[in-house]
Amino acid sequence: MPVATLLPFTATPSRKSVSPTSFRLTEKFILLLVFSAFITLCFGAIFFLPDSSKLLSGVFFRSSPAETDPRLGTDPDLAAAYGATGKDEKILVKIRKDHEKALLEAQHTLQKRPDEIKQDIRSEKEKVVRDGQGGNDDSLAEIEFIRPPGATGHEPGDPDTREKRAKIKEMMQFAWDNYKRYAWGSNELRPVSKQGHSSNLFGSLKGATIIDALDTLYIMEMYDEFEAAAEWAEKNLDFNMNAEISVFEVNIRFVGGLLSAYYLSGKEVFRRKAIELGEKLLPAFKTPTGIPWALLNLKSGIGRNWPWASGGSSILAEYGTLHLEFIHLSRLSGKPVFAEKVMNIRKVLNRLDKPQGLYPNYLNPNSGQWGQHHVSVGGLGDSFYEYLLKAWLMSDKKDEEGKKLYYDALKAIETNLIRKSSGGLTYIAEWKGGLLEHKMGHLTCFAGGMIALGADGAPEDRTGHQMELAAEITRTCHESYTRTNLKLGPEAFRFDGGVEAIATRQNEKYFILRPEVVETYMYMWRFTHDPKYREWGWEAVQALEQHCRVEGGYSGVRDVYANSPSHDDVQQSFYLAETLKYLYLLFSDDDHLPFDHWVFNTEAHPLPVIKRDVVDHSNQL
Ligand code: DMJ
Repeated sequence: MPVATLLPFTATPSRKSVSPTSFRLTEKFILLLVFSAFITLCFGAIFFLPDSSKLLSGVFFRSSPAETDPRLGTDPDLAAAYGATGKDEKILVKIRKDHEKALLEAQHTLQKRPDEIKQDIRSEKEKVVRDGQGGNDDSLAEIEFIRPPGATGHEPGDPDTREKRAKIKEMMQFAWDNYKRYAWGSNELRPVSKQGHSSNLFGSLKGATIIDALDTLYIMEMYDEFEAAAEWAEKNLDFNMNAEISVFEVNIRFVGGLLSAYYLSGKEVFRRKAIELGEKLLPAFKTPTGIPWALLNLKSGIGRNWPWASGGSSILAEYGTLHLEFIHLSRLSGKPVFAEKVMNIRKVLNRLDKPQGLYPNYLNPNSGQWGQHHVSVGGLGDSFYEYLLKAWLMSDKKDEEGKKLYYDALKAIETNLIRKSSGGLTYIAEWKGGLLEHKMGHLTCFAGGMIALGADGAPEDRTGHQMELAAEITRTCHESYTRTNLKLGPEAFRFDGGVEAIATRQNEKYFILRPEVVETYMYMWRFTHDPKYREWGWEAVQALEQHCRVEGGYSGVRDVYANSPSHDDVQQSFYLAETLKYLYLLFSDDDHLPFDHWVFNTEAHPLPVIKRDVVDHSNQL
């Protein structure tokens, strides 16, 4: 509202003629109020304008889907502030409210003494730091860096193992060199067309391969490459952009990658960037239940869920795979807010009834109720179970709740989903509202490693049983590889219609350089030292070399049952983060990243176990 229209209602006409310097106290006060209201309006307009594109498109053009999104109704202030409804009326109400609030604040401030005002400013600053919303380096306390044991390894004594390990390092060098040559700074490499590839999982964030590969470079002692990657991160890794990203993917690859790089190298830049990015992710939790959105715009802080997810639900494997990284963010920043967010997710889940003790893949973040009753230990569910177990292990076995949740969930999985085929292959089926789909995904194959990792802490009578189960699942996954022409596993394989461990649908026959099977070999090797796991790992290396290595890097293939490979032209960032790292560790000694000191996040980024004798700032465990 212009100042002129305010004046007649606020200024009291005086009969005396007065000079501008001789106003009475009331008049001074009124003028000050008017002036402060004007300033508030100007500032309001400045902050409002950058987001006015949505308002304009709502008023002058057709509404975008975001503007008509019902989830914005959950927070009218937020919706109005971002012009997301596109309605003038709401925006005016918001401006009027802000204006009235500003007037009241101005009046209040005028009545305060200068020392009181100074104290207010100080408290506000402290609050920002406490709430973890600061996002600047000033709020980061210095911490002492202590590298956990086993960050680097040594040459294996046995020449054959040494040679194989060296070969895997050469594969990493090849993958990295090609990425550097043809796609430096892009998210991923297209190894056939020799150019950069951008996945929409990361919005316009850049350098997914660089951040995902950092720790692999470090543990393989490729220090020049590590330094180049660190320099890129320092200069170019930027989160201040108008980008809609997947909270899960950015967390496991970018936050996880940065945290590991910090814990391995001690380079402060990684701690700083991890916390900065973690803070950028916090608005995703702004839902009625605190269950985060799947997608988040880093600039506006507006979140939403995948349009395909059952009735606007969040996904179990996504909101359930933040725990490890967020606990470490609290520890490294001294800000409890990260740990609080993930502990709240547990609280919400604890309150819900679980059908047959199982966790459905879909949960509505508004109502806090399950969506469709689909259960999977593969896609949409997988790493939720992994993080329950690893939360307990990473807490140096203090997080008893995580432990109980994991073993209870595993029991329900065993009862309801694990089956044996007539040919004697144990598999983990999917559950759709009580009916079993006899299909197992490549993603599900991580479960062999997870069950082996958890076998040790299982209730007494189940330790041996769980190692056996882990071994059986590993064998099934190996079979899914050997039963193909290219000796690489399909995306999903079935146990029905007369087949076992074979993909029957064309759209399930691809292989995209995924790590889960070799990940499980690595865990099984560490726990049993049965040579077959190294043999199986070496079979995978040979198949990768023969069918996935192309002139410009490594590519996925479209059909593992074809006689010769048809390449998909993507070198996934997880190939460097996970597949090659797990293969390298499979041929390394056990004291390289030993399990009693390190826990791998779901993207294979090692995070240190928080030892009982170490003071931690997360206030949680
Ligand atoms: C990785 O990004 C992670 O392992 C995730 O948990 C599931 N899928 C991919 C690799 O297949």
